[in-house]
Amino acid sequence: MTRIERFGWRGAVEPGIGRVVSAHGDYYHLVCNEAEGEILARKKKSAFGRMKTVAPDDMKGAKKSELQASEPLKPITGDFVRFRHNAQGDSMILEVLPRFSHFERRDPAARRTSQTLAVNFDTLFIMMSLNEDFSTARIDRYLALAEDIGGGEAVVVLTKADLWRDGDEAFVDELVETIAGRARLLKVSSLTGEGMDAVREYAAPGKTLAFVGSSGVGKSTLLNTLAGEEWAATQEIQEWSGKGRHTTTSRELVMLPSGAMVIDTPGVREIGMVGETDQVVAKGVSTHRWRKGQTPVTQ
Ligand SMILES: Nc1nc2c(ncn2[C@@H]2O[C@H](COP(=O)(O)OP(=O)(O)O)[C@@H](O)[C@H]2O)c(=O)[nH]1
Ligand SMILES: [Mg+2]
Repeated sequence: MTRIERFGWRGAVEPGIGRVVSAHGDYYHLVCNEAEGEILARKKKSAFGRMKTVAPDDMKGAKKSELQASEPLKPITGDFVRFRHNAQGDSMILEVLPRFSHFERRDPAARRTSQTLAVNFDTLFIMMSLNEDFSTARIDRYLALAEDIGGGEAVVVLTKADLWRDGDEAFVDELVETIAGRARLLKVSSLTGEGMDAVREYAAPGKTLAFVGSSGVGKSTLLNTLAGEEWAATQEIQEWSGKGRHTTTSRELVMLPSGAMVIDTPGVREIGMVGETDQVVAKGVSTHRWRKGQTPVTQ
């Protein structure tokens, strides 16, 4: 098996196929068959710079300011791309290859755009903790957005099970009712290891897990736990004392010792839940365009 296949590529193995493991503006780190480690690549301006403005179907007669700009898909972490390798300097990303799964959220600030949070995952972990931000409405929202993910499976993951108190069962019952057979429900604790076997079932070689959920629910901690006992142990004091928080770094797609990969998305404050009555974003309206300052910040 070649390196790109170990990183989840399932198509024909050809030269110049890479997977984005982290994105930094116009620059991307890729893994590929052409080199060990990661290579730096940037996207070809002429392929991604052009934009034409179109009115989505539901916006006929819309004002110019409301029109959506369409442009070729911009690569994000998890994408497979076609690129031109340059061993001497920056390689050039030519196009984003078709995504087999994708998860998008509404942008609460800009009513009619959406943001792609994760792509090319086999399993989407929709994560929530019982103690801090429990909201069955939010899970309902995530599951509604997840109806459209393509080839992946959504799983609801209740985190920090060690912090559960008597009486929390009622919340869990409410949640089970909300999920209503739409997804599997896992209950985990990165602290005690509870539920980790069920998580590891998904972490099979070549599979990609994507973690989404509000900031602070324990996404990065679960990743650390899966990434290795040793690594997690060195972080323990800092992690559990609450003094410092491990923040999601720019390396967003991580290869686990099991051979599975995790895409740890940065903390998402909103999932388009400005009001419960918000419509789910219309299909095809997504622009993959994000105004300055709206890029989700790490944590
Ligand atoms: N008690 C407990 N705390 C946890 C657990 N998982 C994460 N935390 C804590 O929750 C906080 C946020 O975790 P983090 O992984 O950074 O959340 P993220 O923003 O979703 O990546 C940190 O202080 C963690 O130590 C858990 O299973 N049990
Ligand atoms: Mg994090």
